[in-house]
Amino acid sequence: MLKKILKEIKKYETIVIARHIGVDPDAFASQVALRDSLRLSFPNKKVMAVGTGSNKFNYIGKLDKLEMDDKTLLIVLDTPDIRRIDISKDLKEFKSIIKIDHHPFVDKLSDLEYIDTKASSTCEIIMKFLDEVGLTCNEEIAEVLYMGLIADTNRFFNSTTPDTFSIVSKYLRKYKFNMKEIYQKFYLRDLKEVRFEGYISENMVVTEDKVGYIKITDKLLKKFEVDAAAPGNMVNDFNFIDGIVVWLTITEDIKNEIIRVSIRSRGPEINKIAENYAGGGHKYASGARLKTMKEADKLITDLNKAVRDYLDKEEGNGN
Ligand SMILES: [Mn+2]
Repeated sequence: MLKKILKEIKKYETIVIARHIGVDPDAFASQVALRDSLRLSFPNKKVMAVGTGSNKFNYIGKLDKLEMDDKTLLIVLDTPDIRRIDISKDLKEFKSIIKIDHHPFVDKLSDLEYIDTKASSTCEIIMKFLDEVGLTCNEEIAEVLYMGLIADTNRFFNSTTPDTFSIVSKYLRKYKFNMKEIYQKFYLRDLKEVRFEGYISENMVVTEDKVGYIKITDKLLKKFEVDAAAPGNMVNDFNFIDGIVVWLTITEDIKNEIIRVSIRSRGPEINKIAENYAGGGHKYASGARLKTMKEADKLITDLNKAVRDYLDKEEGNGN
């Protein structure tokens, strides 16, 4: 399939690379790295990485303005569902579409879909892709891919497999990028955000069913001078808390007129529940978008039930 994908790429002079809304480092890094590799491999092609950016991830790279002609190829990365593709054009306007993803399958986009749910990240797949089909890579591209991978795996913790280490090891040997610098970019934190995280720790509500949640209003975001993406970016910092099995941040996003939700679980699978709330994602890490806080209460009720059922079953199994 990867060879087929390369063959399709070779056919087009104009290539647009997109990914999901609510940009994160894996989605962003994979599109920037693939773009830069294609530009170096095929200097005559026009290759763009598009979507809504975020200042937070400036260290990864820059996005491009979408310009297309009547023979443009679209490559969608890290996005299983059509409605979450961050693109301002109708998909029908593209001559051909390729999908590369590591999320469980949701919508069929094209006949050229490479989905590997065992891959730790889309960046890991792109590493494998460049390596296997012989596309150009260099130290900068390797560094960007590494950044996306360590972000999605939470520094080689989530979904990391022997294959992850193999490909990373190969890249490290070949491109010799500076890991220490990369980690510094990742670990350096804004004092405002640290204070805000303190607020979340102190005010998180925990239900009888071991669901931890926090509702964050626009007013509160303004008070701490953080943006609406901040709580979702912090959700992983609440892993491994005894007494909490599922946890979520519920954040008012006035600018986009939605309520953003990030959910994590170390018990029941939650992506199916998130799908009922205009969201989805991985089994244990999902997002949702709500219209009202009332909907948030319904979601919490659903998650309470999911944890209850999960723990009952565990007990039944004698675990
Ligand atoms: Mn990803």
